[in-house]
Amino acid sequence: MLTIPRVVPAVEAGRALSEFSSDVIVGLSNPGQKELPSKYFYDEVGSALFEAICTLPEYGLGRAGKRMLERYSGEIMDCVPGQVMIAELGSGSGQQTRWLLEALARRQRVNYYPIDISRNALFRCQAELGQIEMVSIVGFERAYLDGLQEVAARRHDGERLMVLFLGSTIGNFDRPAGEQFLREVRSILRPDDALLLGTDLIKPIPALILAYDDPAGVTAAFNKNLLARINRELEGDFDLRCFEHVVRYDESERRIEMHLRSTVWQRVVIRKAGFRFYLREGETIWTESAHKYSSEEVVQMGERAGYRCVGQWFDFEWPFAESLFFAV
Ligand code: AVI
Repeated sequence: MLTIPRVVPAVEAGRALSEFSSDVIVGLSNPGQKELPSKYFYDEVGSALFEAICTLPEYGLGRAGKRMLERYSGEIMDCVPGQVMIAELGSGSGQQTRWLLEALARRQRVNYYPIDISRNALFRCQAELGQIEMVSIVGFERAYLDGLQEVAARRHDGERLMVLFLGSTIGNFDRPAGEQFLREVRSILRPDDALLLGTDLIKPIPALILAYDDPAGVTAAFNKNLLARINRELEGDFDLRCFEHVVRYDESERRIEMHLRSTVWQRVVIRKAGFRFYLREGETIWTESAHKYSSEEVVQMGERAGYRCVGQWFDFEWPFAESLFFAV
């Protein structure tokens, strides 16, 4: 049974909307490069589009994560002995987690705690994983670190907490922020708690560009939905036909960047935010970064953040790594 302990009361929903509104104002007021935070991609429409992206032949990342956990979950869980409880940061639909839960459920009853700001994602996760025998699910509709604090407080004596951060979501942070995030996760853990971290690895640029600029236009729709969401929730008047989806690879930063480029000079009004701004023809709004790593870099980043790496597994079809760390 899925329990979502935190119902979002009206006051809190209002607070979320005003945080969205102020993040939009700050990002679009930047005198240099205009930006919007990628965490706002995932409303109901954006989450469905992301699921569709994960099935695209060009987006090898989605299939690599699933393939690896299908193949290596048994080995991974053998490296994490004792009684284990599992928390997942940004569970999404939970599809790839199934293999890990099943592997663990072969030796114990499993308490699985998905943490996601999207209530929808938690329900999809329940639909996907709710039938696995020996597994009970308690979802937390919270920001990652807040949710993890609450999960850690439910730990029983002698139980080891294993945190899953899969799908290369860490790549959506800048490198220093990603490392800092791992450090903050570490501060909630005890020594020998585990972290399984998925990271997309550096690969030829044309394959990366296609993965984020698929010919069917699904990623373009995902990107533009951010403006559509502002229109829906904040009464914006973005004309989506006046934007194009742009994908670049920055070699020095080793990251994909997604932008929305204005095809005309335009004025945009966002009524609920009490905000208006202008875009020049050709000017872009930067909506997402997806950093790519080398396997050694992932180990070093983990070590600097307070972990030791106890195993790494690779997909060679779409270079991708699952790295298992223990907190030191
Ligand atoms: C969620 N995250 C890991 C995806 C990525 O590849 O960075 C989001 C995404 N953006 C465009 N396609 C997929």
